[in-house]
Amino acid sequence: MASRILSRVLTLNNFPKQHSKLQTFSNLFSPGHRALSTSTKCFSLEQERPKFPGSKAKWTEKLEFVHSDLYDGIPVYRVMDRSGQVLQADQDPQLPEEMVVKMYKSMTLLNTMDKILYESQRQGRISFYMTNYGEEGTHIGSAAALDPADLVYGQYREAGILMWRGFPLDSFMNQCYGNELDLGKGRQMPVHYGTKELNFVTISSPLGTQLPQAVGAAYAYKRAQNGLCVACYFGEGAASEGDAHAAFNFSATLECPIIFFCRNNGYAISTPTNEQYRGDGIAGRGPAYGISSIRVDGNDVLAVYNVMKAARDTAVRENRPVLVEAMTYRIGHHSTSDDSSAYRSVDEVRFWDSTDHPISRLRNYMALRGWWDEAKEGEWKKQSKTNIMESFARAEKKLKPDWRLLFTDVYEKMTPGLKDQMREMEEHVSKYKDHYPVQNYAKTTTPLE
Ligand SMILES: Cc1ncc(C[n+]2csc(CCOP(=O)(O)OP(=O)(O)O)c2C)c(N)n1
Ligand SMILES: [Mg+2]
Repeated sequence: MASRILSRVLTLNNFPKQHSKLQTFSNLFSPGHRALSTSTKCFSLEQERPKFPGSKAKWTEKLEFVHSDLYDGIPVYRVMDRSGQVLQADQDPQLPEEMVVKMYKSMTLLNTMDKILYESQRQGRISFYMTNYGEEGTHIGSAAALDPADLVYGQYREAGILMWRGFPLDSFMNQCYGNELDLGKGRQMPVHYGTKELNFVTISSPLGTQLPQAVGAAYAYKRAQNGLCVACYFGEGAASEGDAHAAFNFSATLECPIIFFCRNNGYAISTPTNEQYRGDGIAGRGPAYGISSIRVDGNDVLAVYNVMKAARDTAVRENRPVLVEAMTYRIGHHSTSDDSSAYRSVDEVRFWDSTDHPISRLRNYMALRGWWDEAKEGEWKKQSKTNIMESFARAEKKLKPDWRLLFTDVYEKMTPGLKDQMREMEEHVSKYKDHYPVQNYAKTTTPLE
């Protein structure tokens, strides 16, 4: 009894207090030698762990630095090999045929849309584009494991998530054309999609801004107890921003239901990963923040699915952040403003395109089960290309949004200053209308406020 009380006191109080309490309790309860020796034992055990409030560590008398090459690195989880064979049967998520075919169709539709929009930029029909080549597995595997109501914050190379959630081809095209049907009213550069209906927050160009914002949203979800989580996507390059640190630390300390999904595609524009960091990638940082972390083969869509499913479970059930680092490769140029042949070899790109592509791996998996063949492939290719070309033509024909919409939505109601600016611009445009292609712009009939 006395020793039980003693050890409780020892765990509840800090050292100097324990010391004095120890003596008091031994005087009160000690039946002699036995009690005293137990209390002495507790006392020395307690001495073994430091009491600093900032760590959970033990004492050591060995002068030793912790080196970054202490271990081999976090392993890369996979389900399939390159030929689509499942390596360990119990890791196959056994998704129904219909779902796997939908995954494949989303990945290939994205790939075909990328080809057409990339070419259209080259022809001067849209101003800018970013392809998703080689990263389709990270998008579709992760999106398929989320609840459609989970909130997604993207960086800019995650169009596949929208594809999976059913964002219509027309909406992609309208955004890239910045026409009058664009949900963003033509205010953003191409690929800066956003849709409230599909719970996808509008992309913003400055790197890393989405990370702390996503944590804030996850904290709000926790308070609302809505059983949902937030998925925040970013590139390994963006993880070098200070915002990433702030986000990781806030999410861990505030215990938020968020999945940080890093696409490690080997480059931040022209900077390869070996110049970006010295540690074990991005997943290696997680444990230091107190975040459960995992690394996955991003070109294995089933592995990404399994990891995201498990991450979502942890985030939602335990209100905890999870960090997923999906290893993949950016096969395309960074954007239409980049020529990657200036900083990487054609052979390197060819390897990923021909040997380790997420689309061919999933096709092999489906073919092994008799779910896909050449005839189906040919038919789907033709049909998807036609759908994209038709949608593309529709978007191109549309007018640009009313230019006066530049002034709206900055504030809930237009300020007097903004109203003045809009009026001045109206006067200017009407005075010099011969110099502006005003006929290409829609005219809003509803009053602007
Ligand atoms: C704050 C900020 N700094 C720099 C840039 C310019 N920039 C745009 S994309 C990019 C590289 C990002 O690389 P990564 O996060 O790995 O994404 P990836 O393009 O590889 O998908 C840079 C430096 C920016 N948009 N914002
Ligand atoms: Mg990158």
